[in-house]
Amino acid sequence: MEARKVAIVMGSDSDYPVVKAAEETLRSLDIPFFTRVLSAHRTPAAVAELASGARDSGVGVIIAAAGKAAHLAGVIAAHTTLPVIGIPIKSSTLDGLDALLSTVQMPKGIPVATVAIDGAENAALLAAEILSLGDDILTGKLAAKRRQMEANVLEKNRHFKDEKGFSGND
Ligand code: RP5
Repeated sequence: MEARKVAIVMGSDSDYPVVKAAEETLRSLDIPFFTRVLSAHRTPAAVAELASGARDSGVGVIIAAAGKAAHLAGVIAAHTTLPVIGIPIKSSTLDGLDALLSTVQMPKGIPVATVAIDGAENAALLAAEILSLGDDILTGKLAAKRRQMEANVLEKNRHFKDEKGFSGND
């Protein structure tokens, strides 16, 4: 069976500077994806069509990014039983708190897994972790990414010690 892909939906093309980090992360893991600009309030019929047909078109996880009164992820989740990950986008007002609360505070029955404000990379990693169930190759790639991250931090720790000596007073 062909690998399941990730559908990324953003409420506006103005969300793309944040959302592209999700694309980069999926690309780095060789996960197939497509990205669409569709709005829950400006194009409600198109959002419903995409979400309700997603499972049959080979999608495994949907990432939905939106700002302000961010109901996109919740509306998508209403039309599918696929896992939906919401990215609250920081906009010019309220620093993204509006989008965070709109995305995370889903009433019971229709879940949305919400990442941090502008947390596009984590949205992609979470999607990858979901898709890695039953996929040993992807599981291995995720484990390698963790090891790389660990090595990077330990390297920074070594530099910090070499260049500055450890901070502290003992
Ligand atoms: C939301 O409103 C979008 O997701 C975007 O974050 C915000 C502003 O959209 P534009 O006015 O830039 O199209 O629907």
